[in-house]
Amino acid sequence: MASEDEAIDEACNSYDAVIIGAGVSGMYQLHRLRELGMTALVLEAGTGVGGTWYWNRYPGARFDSESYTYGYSWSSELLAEWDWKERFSPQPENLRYLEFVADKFDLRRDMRFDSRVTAAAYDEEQNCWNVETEDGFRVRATFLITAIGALSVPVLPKIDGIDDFRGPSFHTSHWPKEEVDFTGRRIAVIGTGATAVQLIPEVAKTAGHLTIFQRTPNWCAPLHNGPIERAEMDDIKTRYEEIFETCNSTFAGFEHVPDRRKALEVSHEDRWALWEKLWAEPGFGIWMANFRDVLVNEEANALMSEFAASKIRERVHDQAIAEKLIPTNHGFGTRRVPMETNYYEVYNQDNVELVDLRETPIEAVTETGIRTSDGERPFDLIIYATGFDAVTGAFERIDIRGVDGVELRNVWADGPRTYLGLQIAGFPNLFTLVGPNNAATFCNMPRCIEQNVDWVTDLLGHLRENGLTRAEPTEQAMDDWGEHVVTSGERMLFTKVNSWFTGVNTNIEGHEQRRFLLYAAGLPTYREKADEVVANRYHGFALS
Ligand code: NA7
Repeated sequence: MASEDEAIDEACNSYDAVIIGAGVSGMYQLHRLRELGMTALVLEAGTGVGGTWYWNRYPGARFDSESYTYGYSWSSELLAEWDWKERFSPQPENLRYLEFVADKFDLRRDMRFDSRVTAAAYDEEQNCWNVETEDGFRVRATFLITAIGALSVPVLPKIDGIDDFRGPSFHTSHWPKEEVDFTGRRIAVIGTGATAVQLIPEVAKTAGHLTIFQRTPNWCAPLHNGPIERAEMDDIKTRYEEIFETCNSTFAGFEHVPDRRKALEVSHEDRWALWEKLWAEPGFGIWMANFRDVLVNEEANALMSEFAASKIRERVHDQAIAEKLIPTNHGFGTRRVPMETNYYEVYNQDNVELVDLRETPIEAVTETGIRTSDGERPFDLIIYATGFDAVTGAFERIDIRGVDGVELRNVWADGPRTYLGLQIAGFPNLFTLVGPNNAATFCNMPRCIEQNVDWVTDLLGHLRENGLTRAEPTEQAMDDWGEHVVTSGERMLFTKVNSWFTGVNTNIEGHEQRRFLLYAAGLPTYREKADEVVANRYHGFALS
């Protein structure tokens, strides 16, 4: 019988790469490695593929990206076969799409589900990564690729008594697979971010009573979802090349192209005309296709915020409630803009109450409800739409050790340091798709994911062609990248505001201060920099 160590050695030889995560990035990475002729195993915590679209099953969950800009672009067959039915496709359909892709490319064959990775350690002598899952499964591979997502670690609020509640309660990202019936029930939703803003109108339809606990209002914008009819889908299929080309040319990978004018250079009438037009159009145009100074100039931003506030006042009947829903501590678009469908109208319903936690903070969750400073409210169900330990959270939950057992958690204690958001000095052969300081953190995800995966695959192909087996960036390359990340990001107003964009999470100790988690120079600049590295013979990397 083989000893445990021998078994591990055998396993080591059987995989060139281990990929953590079977979401949009892990699935594509597996496909690309197979094309290279490499062997790979995907370890996935869930019981199926889909990542974000596997976990986030709450009612109302859907793309805020135009569906046809979100799908994979790399298979013309897939593009021809799949029909998107809604402009902003809902979660069940998105999961079906990813399952369809998994079937079509036979991806599950190299996936192990129910496998939450807990540790990964680099063995210098063998040039191998030892990877371990929660259930004790161990595997070794030359390359370790994390495809663990930027928003995959749900966080519950730090509230006294949170475990005392006797009724059902859950985080939106741990929504039960069975349908949850709201009919006639007293329901609490804590949080008013992009998730809550999708969820709340759905709950409000049938809840007996819905109470929304808001700590910080956000600037929401209308989604304007609708069906994609046959003729339009057929037309989209003829234009895919052009659509993806446009997406790849814009800052965040959407088809919304910014207006070349500045808000401060045009007349009041022209400003409002563009804003009215964008407000009435589907999707992120109001955020991404706005005047080019709105997200970088405080004066321009204040005017845009005034416009958005006027829209809230028009839609909410009770003006005292409208004022509570208008953000006062940050300008339009400086936090993630939640896209809404009848969100503001919910506050006109008799069965809905808004609790402003700035006036009456939560004191505790009790056995039967929630107590704020003005009293206790009973509930049958509490829903936490309280967000995620963004970008670095999923890394911190794996014990990742590089050369000499150095812990990634310690290396990133004062904020992440990477090269291209894809590699880290001291952690050879570890590739971090959608990692911190990578364009994919602020992007129409698949557009940046495909760039990440293609780039990593090209590097692995380059190593193979040249008989090399080890890639690691230099400290200098990381320092230079860090400086580029900060200097290019500073001009953006969102870097001056607390949100998950800036790594602030009051529910997590040590995450009270802003950190540079994102890459805010945009996809085209990122792509150019990443391509330059290749053109300069992988400048900044030690390949051996
Ligand atoms: P977000 O955008 O991080 O929103 C979380 C919400 O939960 C936000 O309104 C928070 O208020 C609120 N929150 C968090 N902790 C508390 C406590 N302790 N008490 C009261 N309220 C709290 O997460 P989402 O899931 O909505 O969206 C995440 C991303 O997923 C989104 O950007 C999309 O890209 C998809 P705060 O603003 O911190 O005062």
